[in-house]
Amino acid sequence: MFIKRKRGWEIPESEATPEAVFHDRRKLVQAMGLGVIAASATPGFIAAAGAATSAPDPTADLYPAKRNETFTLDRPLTAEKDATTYNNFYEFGTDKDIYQEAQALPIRPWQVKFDGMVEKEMTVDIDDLIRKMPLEERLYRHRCVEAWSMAVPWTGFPMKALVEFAKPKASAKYVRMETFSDAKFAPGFKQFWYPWPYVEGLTMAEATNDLAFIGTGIYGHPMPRQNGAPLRLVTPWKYGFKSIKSIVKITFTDQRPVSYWEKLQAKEYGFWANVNPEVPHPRWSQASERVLGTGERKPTLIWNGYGDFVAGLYDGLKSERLFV
Ligand SMILES: Nc1nc2c(c(=O)[nH]1)N[C@H]1C(S)=C(S)[C@@H](COP(=O)(O)O)O[C@H]1N2
Ligand SMILES: [Mo]
Repeated sequence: MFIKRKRGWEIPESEATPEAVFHDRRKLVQAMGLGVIAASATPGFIAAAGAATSAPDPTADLYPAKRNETFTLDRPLTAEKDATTYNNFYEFGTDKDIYQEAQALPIRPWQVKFDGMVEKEMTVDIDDLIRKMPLEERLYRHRCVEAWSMAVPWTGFPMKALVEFAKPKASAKYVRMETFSDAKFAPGFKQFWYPWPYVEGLTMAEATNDLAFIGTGIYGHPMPRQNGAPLRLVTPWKYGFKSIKSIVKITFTDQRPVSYWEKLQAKEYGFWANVNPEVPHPRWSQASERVLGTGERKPTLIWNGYGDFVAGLYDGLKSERLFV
């Protein structure tokens, strides 16, 4: 299958990188004294990862949260093991099996900074933030731009509640979100030709839509690191890359954010990235998807099946590249 052979949506390194940098990369990396991902194979790393995992989560008492029955599925839930061992999280590497590497990420203490066009900039401790938010469980489908999909129970809160908490000014038009960028914990940063840090953005209308969700957990317990602990976005009507993980900064702005993938390859990954089976990716069809775990192929639905919630957001925007 093409995704296995070609690693799907990732563009070849030779295209992502200025020629000279690409050819000299190995030399450069050696010169800088960076043993690429060698650390992940050492026993010391594994021991440290184990220790990080076993610390009790300070919000564990909030799980499982009550399910919001508004959001129903047309298919069985993906097995937890599949959703937590097949991940995209480029900070930890470009393969799908980064879940062990991700255990090195320290998720406490963790702070989230709110800045830009807000009444008052602030930095908030993650546990204070989570305890202020109305936690609930939602069953959502997830459709990666690579054409695999899953259906999982997220725990979290409506993004609208987060926006209200942040008190943006009326002049703000977009929300820009940023992932942690401490290279100490994540081997992916050594691939310096990627435009770190991971950035994503939504319009204010999208961010305050009922479907936009901030995830703090999955399968009835706090979020595993590989799925974006301690705080990630969940926008199920958009391709999965919009759902930014491990957020440290939320900026309100009147400038449309340029995301990580848009910076890397704007022709293939745009700002809107809404799911549409009729608009192929430049290198593959989006007509159907491979269901994680079972391998079943299912037809992909426009807006990933969430048109009732979100189609109206785009009424005046027909000239935009809404589906790339
Ligand atoms: N910071 C960060 N967020 C990210 C990514 C990433 O590489 N880094 N990958 C994205 C992609 S492509 C997908 S499909 C989803 C995968 O989420 P999951 O691993 O929980 O299924 O996370 C998204 N969020
Ligand atoms: Mo994805």
